[in-house]
Amino acid sequence: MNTFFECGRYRFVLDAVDSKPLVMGILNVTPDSFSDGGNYRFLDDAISRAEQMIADGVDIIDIGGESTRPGASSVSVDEELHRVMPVIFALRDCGKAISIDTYKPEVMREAIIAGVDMINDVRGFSSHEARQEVAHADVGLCVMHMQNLPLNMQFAPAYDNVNDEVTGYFLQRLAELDAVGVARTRVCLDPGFGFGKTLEHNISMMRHLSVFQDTFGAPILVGVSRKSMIGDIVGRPVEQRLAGSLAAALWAVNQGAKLLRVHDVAETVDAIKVWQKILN
Ligand code: PT1
Repeated sequence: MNTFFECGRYRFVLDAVDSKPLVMGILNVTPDSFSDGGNYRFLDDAISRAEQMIADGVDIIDIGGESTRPGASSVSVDEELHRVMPVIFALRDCGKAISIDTYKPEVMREAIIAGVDMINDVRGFSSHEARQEVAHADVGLCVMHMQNLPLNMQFAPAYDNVNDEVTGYFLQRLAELDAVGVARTRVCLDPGFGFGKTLEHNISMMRHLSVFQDTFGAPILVGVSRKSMIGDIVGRPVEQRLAGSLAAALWAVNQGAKLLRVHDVAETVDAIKVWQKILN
């Protein structure tokens, strides 16, 4: 297990008795974002939302300018830069680690120049161009697994064995990152809940989390907040999935997951505090 997750200007301790799972707060700057209804499109709103997350105990703020929810289509490099760069500049020195949720090498480059601490790539740095952008930059990386692309990924997800396939994918990405000189301490891994997976696939990955966490020498990040896998279980629309999301989040940290990507920072931080008090 890593002792640290090296995330730009931050070095998070992961396996001390008193280390707590890290909370990554979602800051969408997309007009079509799946559950915030595009409310944070504008700079002032984005900054207010970030300030609230900081007050609520967030560790990493994940800024995203292109929705990757099922059915979402892509935006141009220019449009994505137009959405995210003002937010990155405004939050760069907010005292919390800043992550950019992008798979576009051009956006990675500008975000790194602007001083972000982490790149969260739903395509897992599978392109040579993306790896070249991050190879020698002082940023943490999130390598996520996705089958197909957001536009078509939920059409007919299929695997021989989803956990074996995700494992093979992680090993391949880690080898490629290793080959360009990325230290394992800079990387976290994300099975990609809802990204080309049926409910059954998602549940299978949930049950496999402790193995994922013990296999790669890199921390596991879990993003299930408000997703349809929660809605499928509880039968509720996206704005009523908080309790279900917290249940899944606590399962994940109890299986050893080190990072949680969430909308509801205050509630998640409270849930972790209670879980940790009982644990220790
Ligand atoms: C995630 C994630 C992400 N999720 C990482 N980045 C989204 N590292 C964006 C649904 O089923 O889990 N990990 N960036 C949002 N994507 C989705 C996918 C949103 C599925 C909703 C669903 O409802």
